[in-house]
Amino acid sequence: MGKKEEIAEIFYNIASILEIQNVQWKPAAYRKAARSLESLGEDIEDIYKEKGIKGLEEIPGIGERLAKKISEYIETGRIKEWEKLKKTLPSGFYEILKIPGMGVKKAYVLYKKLGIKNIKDLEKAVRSHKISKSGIFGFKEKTEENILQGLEFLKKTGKEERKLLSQVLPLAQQLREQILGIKGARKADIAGSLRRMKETIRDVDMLVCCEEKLISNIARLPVVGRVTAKGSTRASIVTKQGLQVDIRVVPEESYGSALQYFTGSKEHSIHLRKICIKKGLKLSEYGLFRGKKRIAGETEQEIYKALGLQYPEPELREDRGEIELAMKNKLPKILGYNEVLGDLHVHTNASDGNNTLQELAQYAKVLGRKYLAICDHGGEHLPITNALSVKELERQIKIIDKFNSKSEIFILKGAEVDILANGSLSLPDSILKKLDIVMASVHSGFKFPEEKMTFRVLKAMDNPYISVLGHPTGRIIHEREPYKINLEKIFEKARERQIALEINAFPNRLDLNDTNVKLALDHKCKFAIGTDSHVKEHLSYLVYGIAVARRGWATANDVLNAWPKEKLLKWLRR
Ligand code: DGT
Ligand code: CA
Ligand code: ZN
Repeated sequence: MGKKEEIAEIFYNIASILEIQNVQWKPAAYRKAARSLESLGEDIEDIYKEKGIKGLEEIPGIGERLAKKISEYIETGRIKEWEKLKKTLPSGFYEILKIPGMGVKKAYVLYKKLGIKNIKDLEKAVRSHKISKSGIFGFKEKTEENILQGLEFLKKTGKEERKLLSQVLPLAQQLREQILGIKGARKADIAGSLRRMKETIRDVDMLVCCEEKLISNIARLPVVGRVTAKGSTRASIVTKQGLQVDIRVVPEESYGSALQYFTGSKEHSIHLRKICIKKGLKLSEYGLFRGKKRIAGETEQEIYKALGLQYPEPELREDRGEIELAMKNKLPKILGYNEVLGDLHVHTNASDGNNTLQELAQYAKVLGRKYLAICDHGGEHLPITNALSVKELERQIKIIDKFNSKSEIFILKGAEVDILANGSLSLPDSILKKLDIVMASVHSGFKFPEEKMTFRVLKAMDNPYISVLGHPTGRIIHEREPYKINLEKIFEKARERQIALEINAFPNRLDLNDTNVKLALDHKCKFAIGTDSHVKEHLSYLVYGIAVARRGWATANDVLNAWPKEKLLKWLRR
């Protein structure tokens, strides 16, 4: 955990305590600040060193008061207010809050009424049904089941330690740049699961073409925190942020074969080896050989060519049928990273986002986006904070029309409506029909049995104004399993009703995921990539959604936001 994550965690905890104390407004402000810190691109200590408190105040959601608290933490390693507040509850209480689905109020009741002070107490209480037998209002056997599931999830993810793609990619790219900055380093490339853009990453594999002795210079780079192993051609390091990296020095003539080997996947390579055997060839990290003679090895392209295969993009190399197609020269031309023109899922501060529409539009323009769909939460009486009412949405529609009349970047008028328990929507058709794009999502009742969940979503998809089904499985990586739903039926319906499926690009959602995208493609579905931004910096998450689309074999034609604005609007307005 870096400094900004540490501070974010403290802010979340302060918010929890203040919420228990029924303090108004402040909990929301602390949470907003915490979220902003988590999505901060730069290092918080660097900001403070360069620009002082004023620099901290420039971070969205951070005012004078919170900036002072951050500087206090950087200077002294503690925040006095937190030191005082945290004593009001047992230390294990904050661990309990990490259980998925465990709210502050619930945890507090368990502590006050049943004396549950930590995770161990909680597990014991659940297993002996102490909670359901207690007679406390709202605590039933179902509650115990849910807690148990949450506990198991927490244990499992605690052990796995796979990092999110978004936590790894920027750091690995930074390391690569630093390596290339060393005099004599000719090439450096990311390999492994990171090159294949998998949703989670265990460790980074990096190849470098340089003289062997330079391995020592690499091990001394500023990002390196610890060197865990070092030989003449390889080093294992841990960066200052705790990222594991395996670095290998590889000679020019076998650079391509090493890149191919260490990119994997293992399954893809095993399948390739079978093809080699049939052709009397041998493929290894050192090259492609016929007998003792190396017939290819300098580039990946020449290796695949020598095997009679079309070149597969790294995202395709999972042995999911890509080799068979490559043999026939029939690989799909998957969506390019620079082919996506806009973002189809953005929240403003009108609902639960941090930034104004103007701030988001401006930042999107800087990132080169041509259009942007504002999809704030809409509906009355929703559990989500600040969902827009019909009136508020009408006001937003006017604001966007006015904005579009004098702006280069185009904003689509949208909303993210809730699919309620019975399959109806949280906003009436009378307002939905005034929007360019309506996304419908499930935000409650995640534990419905499959049949009920499927029925509910299918029913919602009958609404004539829905254009996108938002995060179709509801999973959150390391936090929440996908809900039970018959995706085949959903995909069928999506095609029939011409509803696009979202590829939610938020790094811990990635929903649909790669394999489900591929499945949906078999059903001839279309996709909408959206970042689900709640802070303007989130807009850059688009790349992770594109990666999922590529790993699921989608082409530009399959993805709505790879289309020019006019074509997109025409499709949406049918
Ligand atoms: P990760 O680190 O779990 O996120 O996934 P990878 O794919 O990066 O796996 P890793 O780091 O264990 O190995 C990097 C690459 O090295 C892997 O993608 C393919 C190659 N590799 C590793 N072990 C084997 C193996 O036993 N056979 C073959 N053919 N390749 C292997
Ligand atoms: Ca790896
Ligand atoms: Zn949502």
